[in-house]
Amino acid sequence: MSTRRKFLQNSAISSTALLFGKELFSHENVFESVKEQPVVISTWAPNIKANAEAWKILSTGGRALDAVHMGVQVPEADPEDQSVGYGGLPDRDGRVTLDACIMDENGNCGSVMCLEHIIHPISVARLVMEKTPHIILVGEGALRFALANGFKKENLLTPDSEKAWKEWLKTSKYDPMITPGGLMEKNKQQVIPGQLNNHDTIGMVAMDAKGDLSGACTTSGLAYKMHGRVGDSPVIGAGLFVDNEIGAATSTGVGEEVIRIVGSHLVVELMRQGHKPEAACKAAVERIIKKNPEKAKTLQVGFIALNKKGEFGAYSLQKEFTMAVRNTKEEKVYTVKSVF
Ligand code: SD4
Repeated sequence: MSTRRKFLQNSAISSTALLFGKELFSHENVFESVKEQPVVISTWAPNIKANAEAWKILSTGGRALDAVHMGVQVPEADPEDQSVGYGGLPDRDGRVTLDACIMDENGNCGSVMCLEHIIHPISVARLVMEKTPHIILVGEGALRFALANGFKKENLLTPDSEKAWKEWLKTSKYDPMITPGGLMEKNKQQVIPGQLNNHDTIGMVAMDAKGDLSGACTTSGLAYKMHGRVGDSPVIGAGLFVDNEIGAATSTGVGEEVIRIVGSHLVVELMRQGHKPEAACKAAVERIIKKNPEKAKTLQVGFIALNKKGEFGAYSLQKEFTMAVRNTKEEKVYTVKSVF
């Protein structure tokens, strides 16, 4: 299996020197690899751990679909991650409601929205894809389907997340300003009541050794949202899109803005038109700004993308967005360039 590196000047990805006490990378670069090489990329630095799980499958010749499925289960099960799965910050009624979707190399996809009590919504989404004639199940119906298929009903509200919600209730201020860098890169003290600093949603896309692409996205959505609110993450085309001929993309940030431009589909279509992944992500971010320049200054949205050659890229509205990458050459976190 051969690989080659291509260092591109003026890349929109800049380096972050140290993560978890480990030197992760030192160059400004875009890694370009031949398509046979497995690669996995994820939104947000802490998801380097999710990539490692996905890598166990990719590095042993497994399917990208299985890799992203297993990879995103890592933050779903992590109570420290207050944006995904168990330990996710609840809605304004104190209910942890989860959104997830998955898409494979054949265009098959599955999604669950506003699912409660199930620690791995991504697994339910995969089952919707594989065992039903449908693509989306929501709320009570999704829960019933999960329970009928052997999933266990659990309390996902951890004491920390309950405490944060109770603090928030004192003001109940819902202001869609979110911190640009994501909760997991700060510490938990950064949960500021009234501020929606909850956005470490994992979007993961991967290419396996055969050159097939798949993706998964899972989140507890924006903290203290209205009960029933669904963001971009489980919406195929918005939070995730895979086209095995072209590439795959996924998003994070304020989902409403991503849905308005059907963001991940847009990124893939821009790659189809010849844009490199990074340029495609940048153009999608610029589309958000064009629609509402003033509002865009107050929001965070980030896209990551992978093309069929194994090239990857990302772009965000605000600074501090990060992307975790794993392939045979590197296990790194990139700080993504931004418009603002
Ligand atoms: C949502 N896009 O529910 C998700 C939130 C997110 O990082 O990505 N947070 O709108």
